[in-house]
Amino acid sequence: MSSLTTFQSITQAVNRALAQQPVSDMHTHLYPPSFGTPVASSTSQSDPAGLMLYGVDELITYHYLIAEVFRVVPATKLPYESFWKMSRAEQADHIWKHLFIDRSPLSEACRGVLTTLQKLGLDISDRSLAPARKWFAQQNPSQYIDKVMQIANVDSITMTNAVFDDNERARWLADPNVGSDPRFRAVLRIDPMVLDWPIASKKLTQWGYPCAETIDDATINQAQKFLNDWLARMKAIYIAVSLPPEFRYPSTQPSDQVLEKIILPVCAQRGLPFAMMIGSRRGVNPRLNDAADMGGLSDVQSLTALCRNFPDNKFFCTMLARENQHELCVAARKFGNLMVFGCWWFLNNPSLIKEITKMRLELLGLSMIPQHSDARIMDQLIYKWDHSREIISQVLADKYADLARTGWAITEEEIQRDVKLLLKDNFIDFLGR
Ligand code: FIX
Ligand code: ZN
Repeated sequence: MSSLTTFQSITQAVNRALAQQPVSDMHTHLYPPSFGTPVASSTSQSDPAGLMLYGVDELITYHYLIAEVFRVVPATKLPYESFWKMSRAEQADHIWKHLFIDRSPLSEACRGVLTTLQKLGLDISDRSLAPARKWFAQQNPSQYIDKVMQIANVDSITMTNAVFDDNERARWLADPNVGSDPRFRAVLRIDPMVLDWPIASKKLTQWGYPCAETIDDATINQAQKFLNDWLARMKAIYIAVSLPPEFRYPSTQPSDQVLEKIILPVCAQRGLPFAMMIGSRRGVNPRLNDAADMGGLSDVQSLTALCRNFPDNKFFCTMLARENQHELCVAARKFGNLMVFGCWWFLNNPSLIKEITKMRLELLGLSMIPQHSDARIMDQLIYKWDHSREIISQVLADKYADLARTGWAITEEEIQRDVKLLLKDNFIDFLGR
């Protein structure tokens, strides 16, 4: 196959490769219909606490946009309590009016709604939500997932399965097949075990795994059994936690022992990665509920201590602070058991994805996972991946053009191979390593 030499031919080949390569999305908050859909449809009844979210009202009331609307209609004008008392559709109308109609929807989260509706073929040129609402009400949730995955070109969705969430745990216990949709894979999410062992140990005890606050041998056995039982029930592909900027290892806190004696040995025995998403400071403005969190600077050396002390463990890591990204890349150069992933949450903006992806390519070559979607609402897969693909394409085209200038011959097949590593194989291979 002939090599690509001009910037234009390289750009076209990269764009084609990005568009054609299906993504295995390694971190979302999406669920199949078996976890319930809050909106009734032709095939399912309404389940108000259902976990599969989709549709225009959910898209517009994404927690990113709730935070944004309180900037332009402050709580002095519309108290938080009044907003939370509104129905989903009323909240969506409020956000639509203030963030899309009264001013141009320039923020990334606003733009995402518009990209999604456009790619679904919904015409909102008259700026009315009624036709989109009508269209979504007619969708069959399972077929709709196929449609979204096809438009977003995503071949596998990784869930976040919070075992300490009563609603979610009850669904797994009630139906052994709740997680068997082949389009989705489970992840055991266990934040309280690392963040608040006294509370977590009480919960485990209530659930039939007697654990003490002091981490003795019996407690280690029971807590490991708890993890093993849930990993098996969920067929989980990794264990995950989200941690605050203050997370330290070692720390003399119970989290040291929980990691060393409970979580990491189970991961190592089962060959599962441990995913650490570090830097989320929860509840900064608690009245914003799901939108209350922000980020902060984390400690990369705590991560390197874990990678060094546990060479038989595999670690996925993403950090929320822009200021951590360079040190995190350098840490990954030192540890083959560390896989850096994604531009998380407040970093999931074109300017920052560009900067971070470029830096990762320069420091780590192709040995990283540039992005995950973190989608909470099914439809968001469309915009999150559309916007990210565009940026990854631009960054890669520049890098291949730099290579071409050295006289290195680049073929379209090689570009396709590399893009497959970034969007799929690095994730899959790390799981199987
Ligand atoms: O902890 C997490 O997995 C975070 O991604 C979420 O909890 C957060 O609310 C979010 O949606 C970020 O994109
Ligand atoms: Zn997340």
